[in-house]
Amino acid sequence: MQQTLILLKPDGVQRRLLGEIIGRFEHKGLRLAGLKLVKPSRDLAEKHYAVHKGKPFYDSLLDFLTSGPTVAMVWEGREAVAVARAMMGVTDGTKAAPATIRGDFALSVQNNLVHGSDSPDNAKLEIALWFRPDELVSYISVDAEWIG
Ligand code: IDP
Ligand code: MG
Repeated sequence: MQQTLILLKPDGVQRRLLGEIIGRFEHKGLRLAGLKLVKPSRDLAEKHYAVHKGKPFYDSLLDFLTSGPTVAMVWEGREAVAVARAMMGVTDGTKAAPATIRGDFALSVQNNLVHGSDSPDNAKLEIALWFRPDELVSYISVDAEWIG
């Protein structure tokens, strides 16, 4: 079963969109395997966004991610990485399609509410960054046969 790391970034928590956004992943049929509220350290934020080091928005992005509580989640299911990315919409909130999370709730490029892993390999690396193995819960959901 494929897993993906989803972060509700500090703007999502501050704007009280946690329930709305978790509800979307839940209703889609993805299964929650891990969940915690974290105020990310600089070190964690640097590792998480290492691929963007050197870009003009990097320092501001780190300030943003470390500015307040972030909800870190692991969601799993068939094609979970691509499914979650499609549900998030493109990076720039002004360009994200309606009915996506960013399309419905974001105007900013930086403050775009959610992070989602962009490949199954990166999902594994990112999950290991944010969660210890014993913080993830493996179980069978009772509606699994209906959801596929
Ligand atoms: P993604 O979150 O859609 O995968 P990435 O290109 O991986 O987008 O960028 C990571 C995060 O960095 C974005 O979600 C956004 O918060 C921020 N970001 C990306 N590009 C810009 C930019 O041009 N200006 C400001 N912030 C940006
Ligand atoms: Mg990305």
